[in-house]
Amino acid sequence: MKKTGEFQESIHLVGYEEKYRAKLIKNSVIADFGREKESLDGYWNYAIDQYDTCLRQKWFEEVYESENGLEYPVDFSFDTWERIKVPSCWNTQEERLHLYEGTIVYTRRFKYKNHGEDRVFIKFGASSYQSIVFVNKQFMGTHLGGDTPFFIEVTGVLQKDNRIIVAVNNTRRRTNVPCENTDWFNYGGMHRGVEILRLPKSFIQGFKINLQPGSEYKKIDASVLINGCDSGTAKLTIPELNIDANIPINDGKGSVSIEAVPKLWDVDNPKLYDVQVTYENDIIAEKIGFREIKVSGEDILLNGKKVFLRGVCAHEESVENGRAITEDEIRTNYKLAKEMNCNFMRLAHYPHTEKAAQIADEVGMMLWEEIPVYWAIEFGNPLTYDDAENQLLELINRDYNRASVIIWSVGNENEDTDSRLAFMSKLTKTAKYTDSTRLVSAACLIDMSQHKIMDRLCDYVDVIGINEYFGWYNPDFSELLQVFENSDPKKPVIISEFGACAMPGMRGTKDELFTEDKQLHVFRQQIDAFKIGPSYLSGVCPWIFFDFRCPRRTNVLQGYYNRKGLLSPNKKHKKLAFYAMQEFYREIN
Ligand code: GCB
Repeated sequence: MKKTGEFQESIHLVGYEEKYRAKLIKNSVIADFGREKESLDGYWNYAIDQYDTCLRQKWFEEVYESENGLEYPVDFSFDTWERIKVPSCWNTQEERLHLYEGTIVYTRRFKYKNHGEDRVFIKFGASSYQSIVFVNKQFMGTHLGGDTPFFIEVTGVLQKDNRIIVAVNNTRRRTNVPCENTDWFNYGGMHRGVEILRLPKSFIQGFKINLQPGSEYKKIDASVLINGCDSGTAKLTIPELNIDANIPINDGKGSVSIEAVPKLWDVDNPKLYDVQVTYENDIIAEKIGFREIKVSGEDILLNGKKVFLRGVCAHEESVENGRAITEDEIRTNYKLAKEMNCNFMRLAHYPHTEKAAQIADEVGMMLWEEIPVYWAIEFGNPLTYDDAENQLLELINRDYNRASVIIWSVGNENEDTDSRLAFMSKLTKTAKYTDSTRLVSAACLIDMSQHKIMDRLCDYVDVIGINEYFGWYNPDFSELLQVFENSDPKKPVIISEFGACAMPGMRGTKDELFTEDKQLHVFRQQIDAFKIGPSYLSGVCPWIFFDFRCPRRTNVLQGYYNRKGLLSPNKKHKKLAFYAMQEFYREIN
C-alpha cells in the first residue's frame, strides 16, 4: 500500500535515473549516405527542468485524467512551452541559458504516414551529454556522450500524430567522458540535426571500404553489415573504376576484395569516387577517396610518401553558434587553414560533426579525430570505460569511409597511472581492431624532471602526440631542446599542442604576456626548434586556430576565453603568429 497519495509518489523517489540508465543506446550507427531523410529540425517546445521533474513524475506518460474522468493538475504544458531551435546549443539561444547546466526537456509533434517502409528510425546527430528519449509515451532509451550520433528504432511506435520528448542533460559529472573539468565550454542541447529514416525490412546498417593495406594500391576491400537478414547478396558499384561486384552475405555480414587501381586521394588532389551499395531494394551512395596511411620507422607515409603534418588544432566552436557550427563555418575554417599552408587539422578534443570530415574529404585536409578522454577521467570505473569505448566505436563507424581521417586519438594529457594505462591501452586495441587501416594516437606526457618523452601509453600508439608549452607555461624555452635530445621514441612524434596566449590586436614587447608580440616570440622559438628538430618529428599542431570560450580563464584579458588562438574568436583578425606559421609551413612544403 502506498503511504502517500499518488501525486506525492515522485517526491520520495531517489535513484530515479537508474531505470533510464538501464537501457543505453549503444553503437547504433546506421550508414545513411545518400538516403532520403526527413528532418525534424526547427523549433521545438522546451522547458528548463532543473530538478528532473519530467523524469521523476513521468511527464512523458501524459496522464491528464483519473480513471473516473476527473482532471489532474500537471506541471507541464508541452505545446505551449517556449520554443528553441534544433539544432543549436541552448547556451547561444538565450541569455538565461548561457551558463545553464542541467536538464532541458525538448518536445515536438510530427505527423507520420506509412509510405510502404517496413522500418522507421530516428537519427540524432548529437545531443549533449545525456539524452533520454520518449516517443508516444514510451521510453525508448538513453544515450551518453555529447558528440556522436545515435539511432532509435520506432517501427510500430509511430502513429498518425506523434510526440517526441528528449530530456537532455549536460551536467558535468566525475564519471562522464569528458569528466567534470575541461579547458573548454560546456555546451548543452540538441546541437546536431534530428532526422527520420524509412527503411526496408533488411537494410544496409554498415558499409566500410578502403584500399587494402599493403596491396600496392591495387586492391579495394569492402564489407557490409545487413540488419534484418542472414543471407543474400549485396552489390557494390563504382562506375568510374568499372567495379560492379557481388558481396555474398552470410549471418548478416559480407566482404569482398577487388582488384582496382584508383587514383589516390591526397591533400592537393582530393579525388573522390561515387560509390553505391545495394541490398535488395535498399541503396546507399557515398563519395569516397582511396589512400593509404601508415607508419614506417619514425616516418608517417601517405600513399607511400613521407609526409610532414603541417597542422593546426581546432575546437568546434563559433561565437554565434557555439558547438553547432554551420557548413559555411567549417568551410571557412578549412579555407583559413589552407591559407596558413596546413595539410592537417587536429579536431580537438571530442568528435566534431560528421560534416567536418565530409568537407575535409572534398577540400583536401588530413584529420586527427579524437574522443574526450581528457585529463582526470575516472579510469578505474568500468561504466566510464564503456562510455568512452562506445563514443570511440560510434565515431569510427560514422567516419570510417572518410579518406581525410588518418588518425584516431584515444585521449589527451592523462596521468600515467596503472588504471589509466589499462583503460587507454584497451581503447587503442579497440580502435585497431575496429579499423586496422588508420593510425592510433594520443596526446602523451613528457617527464618534466628528466626532460624526456616518457609515458607508458607510447608503447600502444602508432604515433605519439606531445603537448608542450615551452616559452609559456614552462617559460625556459631551452628545455624543449633537451626533450628533443633526450627522447628516443622510435616512432613518429607529432607536437600535438604548443602555443601562447595573445589578446587579438594587443601589441607590446616580446616580454609582455598576452601581447601578440609575446605570442609571436614563443612561436618563433618553437619554429626555430622544429627546423632543426629530431628525425622523429613528423608534424606540429599549434594550439589553437582561434580563441575559444573557456570558463576557467577569468583573467580580465582572457574574458572567459582561451586566448591561444592564431585567430580572434570571430576568425576575422589574424594574429602575428598566424603569419609566422604560414611562412614556416610555406618553407617546408
Ligand atoms: C592543454 C590542453 C588544452 C588546453 C591547453 C591550454 O594542454 O590539452 O585542452 O586548452 O593546454 O591552453 O592550456
